[in-house]
Amino acid sequence: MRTQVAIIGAGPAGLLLGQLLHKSGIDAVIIEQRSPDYVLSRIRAGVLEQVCMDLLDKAGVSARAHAEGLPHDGFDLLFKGERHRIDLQALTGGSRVTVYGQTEVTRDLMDARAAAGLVTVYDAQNVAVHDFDGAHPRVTYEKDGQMHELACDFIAGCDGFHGVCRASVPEGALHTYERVYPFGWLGVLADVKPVAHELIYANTERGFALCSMRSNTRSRYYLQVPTTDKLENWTIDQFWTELGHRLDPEARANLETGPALEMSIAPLRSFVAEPMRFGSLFLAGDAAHIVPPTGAKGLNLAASDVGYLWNAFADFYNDRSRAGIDTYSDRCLRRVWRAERFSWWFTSLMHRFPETGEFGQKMQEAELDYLVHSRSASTALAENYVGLPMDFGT
Ligand code: RFL
Ligand code: PHB
Repeated sequence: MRTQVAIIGAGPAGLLLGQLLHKSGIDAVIIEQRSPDYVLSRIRAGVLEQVCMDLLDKAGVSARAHAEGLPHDGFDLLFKGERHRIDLQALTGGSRVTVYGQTEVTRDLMDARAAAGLVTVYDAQNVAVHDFDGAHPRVTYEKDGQMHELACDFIAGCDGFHGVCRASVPEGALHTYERVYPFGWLGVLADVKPVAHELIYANTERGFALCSMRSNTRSRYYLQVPTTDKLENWTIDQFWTELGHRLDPEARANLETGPALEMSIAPLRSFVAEPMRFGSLFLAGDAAHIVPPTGAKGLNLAASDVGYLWNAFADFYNDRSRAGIDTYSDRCLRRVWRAERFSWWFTSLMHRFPETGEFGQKMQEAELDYLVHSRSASTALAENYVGLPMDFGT
């Protein structure tokens, strides 16, 4: 088999790239190690930046996100028992975010790909990338006990943090930066009415909590838990009780409880691999970088990487220009590092750190007090939260 771009991974990054390339008349095959149902069962992101919505528009897959997604013009910061609204629209001159689940984005992309008759190989085993430092890159994989080979011009490594692409880069060619946080997020998805119309990010002495949603009848809640906590140590009733402790009286009164549709623990990590290109191999999304979810940036960064990569490939095939290819890594990394900084800062501000004790808590409360009462500080938070543009000035 031969294609122009071999895409490894059918998560949001791989599927979005496939759809954008299709719109530009560029041929791509996606190789995914899991089944479609497994990919759809991963409950992850919920907040889309305008930059991400614009790319979904360009890929022609945004109809349901516009119809069913919830536009949010602000969110609340809760600390010292009180909520303070960050008015995203007023502070940014009209920007907002859209609350729409990653599962739904993935489903829309899968449906569009199937409708266009494009090839995705699911359940591929032993996926390997070869010769990306030379003129004839190729991908091999096993499917139903048979080995297959896919020859291509370029390989897009969209295979997430544990994928094979970054791991295939020769040692020494990659510099990685990492911070692992001493806590994780225990998440619950439940068919209960959200406690409020907008998201609530809570800093409390018992630890961080986040009230998010997927619709007006489906809530997504998170609690900061120590990394040593095991899922089996938590019952859903304990979850609701602890969430109630971390909310203000009004939100607590509005808290509806019910069975969990999904419950999981995610560790928190900041990670960047540089550079993001090696010859004909391009890393995009979680394959190259991880942010802690506090800033809601992971999926959005994956989308902006894909936007740069799509432009690079379109320039190459349409105009025989290598400019986008040569600048891909630098352009991505500039936006990546800004989002890394924001996510690290917001995580540090909102979570309880075991080593900083009461003094650390006081410092966070003082910073939050400043943040919600200073227009310039609130503006800095708001413009990062809604997402930086893809082309920022020098
Ligand atoms: P994915 O989604 O991990 O997809 C990678 C795909 O590659 C496949 N794969 C392979 N395929 C072939 N061969 C191999 N050897 C392979 N190895 C792996 C995998 O099966 C998978 O299908 O990466 P991608 O596409 O880069 O997308 C990144 C996002 O999924 C991620 O950044 C976000 O979910 C992060 N995130 C959030 N991002 C946001 O923008 N806003 C949010 O509100 C938000 N909330 C979150 C989050 C992540 C969370 N967790 C669980 C870490 C909340 C949570 C709790
Ligand atoms: C979510 O709805 O899953 C979500 C929302 C905001 C975040 C992280 C996750 O910052």
